Amino acid sequence: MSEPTHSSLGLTPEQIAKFQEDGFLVLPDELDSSTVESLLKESRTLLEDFPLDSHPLTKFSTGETAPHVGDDYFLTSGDKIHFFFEEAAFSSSGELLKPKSQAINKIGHALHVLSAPFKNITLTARNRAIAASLAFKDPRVLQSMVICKQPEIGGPCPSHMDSTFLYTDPPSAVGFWYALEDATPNNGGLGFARGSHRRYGVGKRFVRLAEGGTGFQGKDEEGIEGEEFEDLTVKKGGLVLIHGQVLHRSTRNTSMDSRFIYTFHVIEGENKYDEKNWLQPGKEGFSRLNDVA
Ligand SMILES: O=C(O)CCC(=O)C(=O)O
Repeated sequence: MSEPTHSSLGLTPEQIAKFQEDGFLVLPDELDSSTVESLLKESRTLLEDFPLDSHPLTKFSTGETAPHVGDDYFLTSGDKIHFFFEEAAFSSSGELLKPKSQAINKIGHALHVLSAPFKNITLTARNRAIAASLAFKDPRVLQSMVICKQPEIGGPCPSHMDSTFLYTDPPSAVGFWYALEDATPNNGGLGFARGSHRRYGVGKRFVRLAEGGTGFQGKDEEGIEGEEFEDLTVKKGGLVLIHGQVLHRSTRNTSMDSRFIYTFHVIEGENKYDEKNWLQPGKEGFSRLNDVA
């Protein structure tokens, strides 16, 4: 495994200022091509190897057309490697229309613990230094995933802020999002409402419901619905840092190209982690970036 091509120091003052202004920051060429290849190879192996017969066929639904995913397979995935299907991978009668390796929307949520190639690019001195640049005192990695955006059927990810899902008091989530393939407006790339983290608080929360499952509580602040998005092109190997309150989304992928990305999220360990969040720490707790040598 090669080291990231950048120095293992943190962000420059200009990069920090841009992140604070825009709510996101693109760092091209963060991973070299052999590292990207090894991560793609690991992703493909995971997709080929998971058993279909014992899988509950959980789909990753974002709550637009079906209730948000919230079954046990999802709720217990925080310390495991689980596989969530694309909604469009099934016929109306529930039959799988694609080979399983081309039918998965995302793999999550403990790749940074259980998969050596992903752990090796997550728990790094570089990422510890990036987090320190963003004023984290005790950065903890709490979830990680590969989002596949499969050709033709890759589902959209509607506009959201990550602190809705990973709430701390005060809010502190930051996403680290790595393109493993070129992510463009054509294959479901990322789009941002630039500066929106400065315009809105965390009005809506995604929580475990008392009656079981998951759901949204509260309401987005006024104006959020009318925000406009700029679509980015991020070349493979690029890293995008995402402020926990910036609105972002990705579109459906109807192209013939997949769009594999790897993302993990960090929260401030000194802030109160909310017990209503869907994702709760296992007995090991969340991974401390400060423990990285
Ligand atoms: O990559 C995507 O499609 C969306 C990722 C995202 O919104 C997130 O990780 O918060």
